[in-house]
Amino acid sequence: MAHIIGQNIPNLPWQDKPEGFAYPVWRYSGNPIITRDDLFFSNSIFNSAVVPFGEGFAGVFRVDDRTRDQNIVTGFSADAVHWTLDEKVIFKGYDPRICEIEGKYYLSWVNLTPRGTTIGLAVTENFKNWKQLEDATYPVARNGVLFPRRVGGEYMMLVRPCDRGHTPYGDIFLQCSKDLNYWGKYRFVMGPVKNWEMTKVGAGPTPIETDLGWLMFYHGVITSCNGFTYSMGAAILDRDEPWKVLHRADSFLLAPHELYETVGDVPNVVFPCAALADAATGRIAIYYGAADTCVGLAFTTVDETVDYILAHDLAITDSRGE
Ligand code: BMA
Repeated sequence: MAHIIGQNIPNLPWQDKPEGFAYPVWRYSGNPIITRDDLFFSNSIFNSAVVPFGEGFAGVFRVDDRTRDQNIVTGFSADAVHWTLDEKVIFKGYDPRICEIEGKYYLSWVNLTPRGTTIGLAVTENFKNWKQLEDATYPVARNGVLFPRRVGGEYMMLVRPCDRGHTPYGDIFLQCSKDLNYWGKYRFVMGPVKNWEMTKVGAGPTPIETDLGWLMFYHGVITSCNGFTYSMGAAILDRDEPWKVLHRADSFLLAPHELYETVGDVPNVVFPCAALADAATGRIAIYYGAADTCVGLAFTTVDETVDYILAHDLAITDSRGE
């Protein structure tokens, strides 16, 4: 039995696992929860992130518009399934994550600069007024994911250095900061090991703290003659030194399978960006972009996922990509 260390979310969206379903992560039957047409002028709405906010939930959503500019907007929901998005663009860029730390909400996203993508950082208390902070990296980097609390007194961020294209540089690193302004203590976390993730890996949702360690969902990419396929994997990182991988599943937990994941602007993409975790029940709701077109919702529990990771564990030397 593993336990989530964190808040209770009694209104977490939930559906029981379908009878006879063999795997640890199952999809919401009403997927996709956000479609490409949910905003005027949107081409697609996909890799997006949500958090509990007030009595309900708030989120940051990637909206590629009909000029194919990449924008981030906010949205609100009472049940974390039905969302009302705001047309107003808060930042340009893509793949937003949102993380509550000490009562403030931090947005990290792929910020567009003339020299390539960096990790932008901004903070809000109300999802209306945002204060942009210094970028957390130099170009070129993507998939910047904050931890929800300081570890050893320092803020921590997972990040994937990359080049201006899609490959190479496919490893997850970690960086630390005392003030969210200056970053350092760069640590290698893990690189691709198995075929399903062989091209690159990148952090996904805010890591979930458990008594066994930080549960990290991430995406892994395989290249086939038809292009990239993005799937979701999971690993457990040391609670005090989260650059150390304690356990890691050798196989994906969710991969493109349904039509809305296999058909779209970029076919065969499952790209997790957020997870709501209820400490009381161990339930987890995962939000992921599907086929770079819409947003899907999937469910698991901390026990289902941890049991799967432990039953399919890679050797630690493997998981460091060495
Ligand atoms: C990645 C990012 C994601 C996207 C994925 C698949 O490099 O750009 O936004 O979902 O490619 O196209």
